[in-house]
Amino acid sequence: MKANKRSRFKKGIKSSIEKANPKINKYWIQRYDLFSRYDQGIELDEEGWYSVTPEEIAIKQAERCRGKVVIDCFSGVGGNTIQFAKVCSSVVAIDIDPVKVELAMNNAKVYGVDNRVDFVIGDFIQLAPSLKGDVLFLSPPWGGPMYNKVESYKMDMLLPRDGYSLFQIAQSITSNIIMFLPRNVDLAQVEELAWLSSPPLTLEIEENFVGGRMKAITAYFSCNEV
Ligand code: MGP
Ligand code: SAH
Repeated sequence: MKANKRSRFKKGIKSSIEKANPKINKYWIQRYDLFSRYDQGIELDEEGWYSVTPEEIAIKQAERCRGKVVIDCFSGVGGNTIQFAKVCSSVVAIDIDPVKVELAMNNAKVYGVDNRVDFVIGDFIQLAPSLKGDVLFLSPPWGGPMYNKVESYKMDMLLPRDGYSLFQIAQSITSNIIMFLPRNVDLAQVEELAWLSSPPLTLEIEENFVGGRMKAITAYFSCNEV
């Protein structure tokens, strides 16, 4: 078999496996919403499939950071990183899982932006004291796809630390913080993060829809000092 044919054959097998995996199928069906260039060599692992930010949402989030230095603290397979790389002055993408970083590098290459990102394998919490940036983007693990089985998702369910701790760590770097959160999150707790800060932060909450279905919320925190 020729190399091209072999590669198409391998892709076909990979796609059939993902389609048949009941844990992935629901996300695989939405593959072009996740990555419009899915067919050009995008690769995801199981956690990547259920965690990646749909492209349309990631584009909107990135637009808010145009021209800035952004740190994508939980970069996963690169859904956000790729869009930041297109419009930001520089992007640092951190993930604790080396496999995720490899997948993110591959996916950034598919979008032609791999050379615009500093990829780091590491623990955001440990790296925090050494990080500098204009905006911090936090899309941490929500505890798996069962996150929506509770009526009200609480900040202490976020990983690898509760939302209050993550926010505090982020604030030691900058007050411009963006958090990508479950659609069932307790909004009163999100608001608490803003007004408990000193000085209190401005907060804008955006509901994120794809194809008329609400996927998540994005909370934009910023310092309103003049
Ligand atoms: P979902 O609710 O699992 O999917 O995740 P969907 O298709 O809305 O299913 P439905 O049956 O509930 O309608 C919705 C979106 O949330 C995903 O596409 C991801 O962008 C995001 N997301 C989900 N999880 C479990 C995580 C997570 O752990 N971390 C992050 N950062 N994002 C997540
Ligand atoms: N926004 C990403 C998805 C992030 S999912 C996208 O669009 O693709 C959350 C990621 O956080 C996972 O990839 C997980 O490996 C990573 N993670 C978990 N603990 C971490 C830590 N302490 N430091 C950095 N990354 C971590």
